[in-house]
Amino acid sequence: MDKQTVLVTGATAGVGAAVARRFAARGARLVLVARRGDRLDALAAELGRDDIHTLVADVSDAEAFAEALKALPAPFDAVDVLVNNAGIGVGRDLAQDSNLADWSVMVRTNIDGLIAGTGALLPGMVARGRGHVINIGSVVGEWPGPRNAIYGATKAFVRQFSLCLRADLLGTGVRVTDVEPGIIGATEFTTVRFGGDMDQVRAMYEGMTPLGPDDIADAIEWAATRPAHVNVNIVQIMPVDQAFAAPAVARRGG
Ligand code: NDP
Ligand code: 8X3
Repeated sequence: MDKQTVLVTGATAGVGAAVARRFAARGARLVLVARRGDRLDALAAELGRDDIHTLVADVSDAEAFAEALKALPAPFDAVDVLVNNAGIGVGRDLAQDSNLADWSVMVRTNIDGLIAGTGALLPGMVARGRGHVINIGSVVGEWPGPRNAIYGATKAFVRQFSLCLRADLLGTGVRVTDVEPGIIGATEFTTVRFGGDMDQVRAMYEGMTPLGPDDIADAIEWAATRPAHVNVNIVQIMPVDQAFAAPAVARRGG
């Protein structure tokens, strides 16, 4: 097959940067997307290739992001693998103590941004008869729990959107995968989520071994490199030190 073009959102940190490194090592042409242009430039320089296009974009501005993708120059416009990785969690409060502004950032980034990227690039994939949309969900999209009402709901959206896309794309040759990580360390996600409160970040990882960003990049690369007739629907990965909790019970009175 010709050289593949892989577009990764959220390439300036964590999972996205690890995905960029893995596909660069495979010789793919890359489109790297995030808001911090200096970090994109640094990654492109590190990868040391002349077939990388960087796109400074805020995916939560869905219309502008979609327009920017439609204006990608050739040959970067013919995206074979779209990794919808950019995502954010804001706050870890109970829903009743949260605020609409934080909720809105998660919805606009994790849902609006993800569907904008997909909608912009899907028609080209269908026209070419090949392509792969890889969405990054989360275990909390399946497993409910406290302090995740909006973030978890955005990731439940990612799962159902991915599965319904598959139904629509049946017969087109275009593949869709939802990769659902559990707790990952060594990314900026938890630091962003706790507003830079490093005591809370340390408490999150204390006494357990989280996944690393490359564990998820590995799964993404694996899904993307199956034979063309194979569609990996969902990959759910947790650290060994994470599992599910039993339904909670409030015991009232004496
Ligand atoms: P990081 O915070 O390390 O990286 C997030 C990336 O997304 C950064 O490159 C950031 O770049 C980019 N980004 C955030 N908001 C926007 C935006 N509005 N527009 C463009 N780019 C944006 O997170 P992870 O690598 O840990 O997370 C990657 C994905 O994995 C996310 O979808 C997350 O929800 C999911 N996930 C993470 C888990 C974890 O424990 N870390 C667990 C399960 C799922 P920049 O700031 O330069 O724009
Ligand atoms: C994030 C998972 O457990 O940090 O997708 O909320 S968790």
